[in-house]
Amino acid sequence: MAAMSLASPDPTLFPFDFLAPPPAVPGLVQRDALIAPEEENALIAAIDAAGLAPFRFQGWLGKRLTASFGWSYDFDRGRFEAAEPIPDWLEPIRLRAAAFAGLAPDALVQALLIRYDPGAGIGWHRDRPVFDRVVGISLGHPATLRLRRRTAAGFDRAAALLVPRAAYLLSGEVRRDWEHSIAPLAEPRWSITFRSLADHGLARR
Ligand SMILES: O=C(O)CCC(=O)C(=O)O
Repeated sequence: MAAMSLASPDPTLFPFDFLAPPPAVPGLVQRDALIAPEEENALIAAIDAAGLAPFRFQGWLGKRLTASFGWSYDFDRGRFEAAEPIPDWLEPIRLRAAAFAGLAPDALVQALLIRYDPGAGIGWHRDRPVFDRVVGISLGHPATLRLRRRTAAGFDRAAALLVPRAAYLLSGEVRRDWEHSIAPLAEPRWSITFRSLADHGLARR
C-alpha cells in the first residue's frame, strides 16, 4: 500500500492546535485537534444517522452501537466481508486520518463508527489481524484507553487519555503485542475508527 511522508504535512489538513503527549507504549501516537470544535456536533449527528446497530458477538448483543463501511468483520459468523462504501461525509476525516497515519487516504479501507451510551464500553481485545494500522478519533466525552500485555508474571499495563476531537494511531508494538479496552462510560462518547489492511489481509481473513 502506498505510504505518504509525514515530513512536510500539508498545513491545510491540520489547521488546529497540535499537542503530542509522549507515547504510553511504542507504536501508540496521539495528536490533539484532528477535528475542529465546530465540526464535532455535525459528525456526532452524522454517526447517529448512519444506521447504528448493537455490536454482535457470537449471538451476544453488546451495549455499544456500531456501523462499518468499506469492510466489516462479522463476529457472529467469523467472516470478513465487503460493506457499504465509506460515506462521502467521512472523506475529509479519512484524509486527515491518513495523513496522521502516514498513509494514502485510500489505504484506510475500513471505517467503523461507534456510539457508547452510558454503561457501554469495549472489552479487552486486539483488532483482527486482517487489519494493519488503526486510527481512532474520539468525539463527545473523554475516555481512557486501557492497554495491557501479558507477561510471565501477569500483565504490563498502560493507559492513554482519549480527549474529544483527538486521534490515536495504533501500529507496531502496541498493535501487535498489546490488547486495549475502554471501561464502561458514564457519559456518551462516539468514535470513528479507520483501518488499513495487513499485507496478507484479504488472503488470510
Ligand atoms: O472507540 C474507540 O476508540 C476504540 C474502538 C476499538 O477499540 C475497536 O473498535 O476495536
